[in-house]
Amino acid sequence: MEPAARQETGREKLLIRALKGAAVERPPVWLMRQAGRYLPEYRELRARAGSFLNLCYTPELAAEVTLQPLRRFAFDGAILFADLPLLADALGQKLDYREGEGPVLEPVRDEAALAQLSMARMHDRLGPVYETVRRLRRQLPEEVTLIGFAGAPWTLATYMVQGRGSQDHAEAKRWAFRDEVGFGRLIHLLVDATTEYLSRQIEAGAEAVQIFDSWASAMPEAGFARWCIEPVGMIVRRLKSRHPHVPVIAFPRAVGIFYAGFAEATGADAVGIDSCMPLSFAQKLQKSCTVQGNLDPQLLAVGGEPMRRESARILEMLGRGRFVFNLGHGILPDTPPEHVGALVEQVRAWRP
Ligand code: 1CP
Repeated sequence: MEPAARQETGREKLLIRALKGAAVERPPVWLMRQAGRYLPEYRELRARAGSFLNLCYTPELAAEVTLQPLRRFAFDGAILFADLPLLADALGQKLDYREGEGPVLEPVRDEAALAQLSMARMHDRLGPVYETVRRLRRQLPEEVTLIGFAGAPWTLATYMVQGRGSQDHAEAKRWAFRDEVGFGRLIHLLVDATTEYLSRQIEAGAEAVQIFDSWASAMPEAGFARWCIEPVGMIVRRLKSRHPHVPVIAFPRAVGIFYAGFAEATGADAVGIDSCMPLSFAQKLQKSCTVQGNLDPQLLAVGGEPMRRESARILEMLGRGRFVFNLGHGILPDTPPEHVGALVEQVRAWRP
């Protein structure tokens, strides 16, 4: 059984209540990539860790990086510090990080390469990540919710097939279009592995989980149904049967009108929306799930009155429904930390 996400008062934490759709005293706030390069203390620790993988796989360091933003800002949530391609690494695909380049993997593009991947040793490799979660549950302030995460099968597959981040995800799309059965085997492996990965995070102490489908918008309608909705839905249903009280946030980024019906189809408690979604459309989504988003990260980088004005508009439009304040995508590395402080104060001071 997972430890209950309760404060000593016996009441569920604010972020958990908002994700489950309860009426709350104010909207909770956390930000994607709230740990990371915009913080000088992160850059310092990152340099000391040597490699980025060493940072992710050393529980003491990964927990410290997760906690760094919480020491500066009164976030309601803390997201586990790890990275999306770690699961591919744990399945046996060679992963490396080169300076300024992001993840680089030995591409998996056919059944022979796929046959080399296995879940047999994944939990051994990911053991340090689960240990980071356990440490965080001991170290986090009582009112802060610990969020675990994983990539969605489609988004992780784009990295595994391409071998790196790309603009068009051409190799993954072509495999999916050309050979549904073969590509389906990769996706099914990722559904199984992601379910186990998130379950272990929950058992170690994660109180909510987010599934990042950052590249969901690369797929046309039928592909979105087959490779995004279906696998994410399978993961959510399996997690719900094991951990019915743990909220699941799904973030199929920038899918526009495909957001309609997504929460019902997948069973997610909450959906993350990008900055381009009209707030009037987001209001309609709030009738069936919690909406999380969607300040443009560039506005956070700009700060001042433009940021304040747009944040106020988001709060006025969405703050009285099921809502968690966040960005539309992650914090940019050149964002001044003071802007984050000002934003968190503004959101926390607002009342429905
Ligand atoms: O040089 C460095 O220090 C590495 C930069 C970095 C960081 C800080 C990477 C490489 N990953 C991370 C941390 C990270 N990644 C977190 C930690 C917690 C937090 O949010 O505070 C999380 C949740 C992720 C998830 C992640 N990694 C996603 C999904 C979210 C998104 O941004 O869309 C994706 C797509 C990745 C891949 C990745 N890892 C790192 C980079 C630079 C990238 C993107 C590469 C690309 O553009 O394709």
